[in-house]
Amino acid sequence: MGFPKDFLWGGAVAAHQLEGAWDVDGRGPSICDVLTGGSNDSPREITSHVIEGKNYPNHRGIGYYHTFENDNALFREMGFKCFRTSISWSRIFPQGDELEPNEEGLRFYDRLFADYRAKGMEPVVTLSHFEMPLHLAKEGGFANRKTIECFVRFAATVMRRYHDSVRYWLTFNEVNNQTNTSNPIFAYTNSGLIPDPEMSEHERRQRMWQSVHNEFVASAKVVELGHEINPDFEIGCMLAIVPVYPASSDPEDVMRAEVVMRDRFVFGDVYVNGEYPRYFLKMLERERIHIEEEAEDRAIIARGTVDFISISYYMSSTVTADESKPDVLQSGFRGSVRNPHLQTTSWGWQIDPIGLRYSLCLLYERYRKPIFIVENGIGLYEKPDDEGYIDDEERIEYLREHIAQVRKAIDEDGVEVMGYTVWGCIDVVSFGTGEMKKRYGLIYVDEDDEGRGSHKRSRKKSFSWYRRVIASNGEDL
Ligand code: BGP
Repeated sequence: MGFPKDFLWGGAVAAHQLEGAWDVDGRGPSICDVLTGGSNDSPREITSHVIEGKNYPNHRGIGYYHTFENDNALFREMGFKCFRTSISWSRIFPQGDELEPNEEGLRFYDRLFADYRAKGMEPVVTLSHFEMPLHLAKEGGFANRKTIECFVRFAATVMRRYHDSVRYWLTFNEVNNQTNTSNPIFAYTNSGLIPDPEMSEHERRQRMWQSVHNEFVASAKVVELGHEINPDFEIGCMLAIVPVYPASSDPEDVMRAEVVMRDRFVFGDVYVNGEYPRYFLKMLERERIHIEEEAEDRAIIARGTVDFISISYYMSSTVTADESKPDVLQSGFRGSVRNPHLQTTSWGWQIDPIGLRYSLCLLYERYRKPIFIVENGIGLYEKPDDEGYIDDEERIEYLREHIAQVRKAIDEDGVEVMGYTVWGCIDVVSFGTGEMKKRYGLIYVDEDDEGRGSHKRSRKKSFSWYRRVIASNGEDL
């Protein structure tokens, strides 16, 4: 009973939120270098940032590019069994469409992955965590079929190079977030689609689903190729899981929740089953969305199915079919309303540990594949006390309750869970807000939104708590 012996405890980050060194050693600009820092910005605002190339705070991240050895020593001190990060695509292919990689970029990850190994941490690597080279986005992102080839070349290059140092690979981070209609930022970060304020809703959805198809093909090609490069590779998809509850027992609400969930599930359905589900084909037909495909595409998708599913989990959402009521929270699905049973974080994210167990059950019953929780955590405003210490009991509480639910899913529901990595185990630049003040870390980084500070790292209260959790394999929560 309890967590399996080889359970992968650890932490997770993404290259663009912590590495900094955005223009060092031949790296090219990537889509996240020109984010707006306001996840609710309008398409027009996003577009002008992209076109003008405005800077975003992740240009400096937390300087991990130069400090990783010391930072990794802190992760080892917590007893991490694994560490999830991503490869910055534009370090390897600065423009994205070159034929030859940038050797200096590859050398950085040689050193980084060797350091994880030396410190006893299994690297878990996301190939694309909102990091497409900006040049490719300007050429249409994944709506342009050429991007498939560029992504596959990038993936093949790094999978060959690190074939004996990395075993766990994830294709696209939170690939299903782009269906979130209220927020254009995800179509940009997931697929490199620069918002076009003149586009009609139909054109927007047409372009998004075309890109999604191209990403399915790209991902399947990478899974197949990865297994040829090293049959021991474990290659997974990465889905943002936000379970959607009906606001009441009114069957209209129940059906609305089911329909909203489909937009999220279609990704898992294709990655795992290797085919388009019938409800998806019906939706395309109904909305007159036409996907350009090549003859081989469906066969490629059928062959390149994933070995496991990885997920991020932060919150649940609740929807009503009564369109006069919606009160949209950050999760922003059509018809979202507040759930009166749940508290929210300062950023309006509904805290729901049982929702994690519920999601694990749902996913496992649907897919029968092992699940890796590669993101879970809470963003908080934090300030050290006079001794420079951070008592983050609130974070401990959040993590404790979520991990307890994971344990129940394993013990009582029989779900196969491979591992758990706390999101932003060291404070990093927030993806959604571009700020340092939305902190997730178990390690504090003395840096403000403008990058000022000593950059010193210090252990928060949650640091020693998580060390105990890992040392006891989840018994001592
Ligand atoms: C996920 C992303 C991460 C991360 C996290 C927290 O969507 O995969 O990159 O940042 O959410 O989000 P935020 O930083 O906006 O609070």
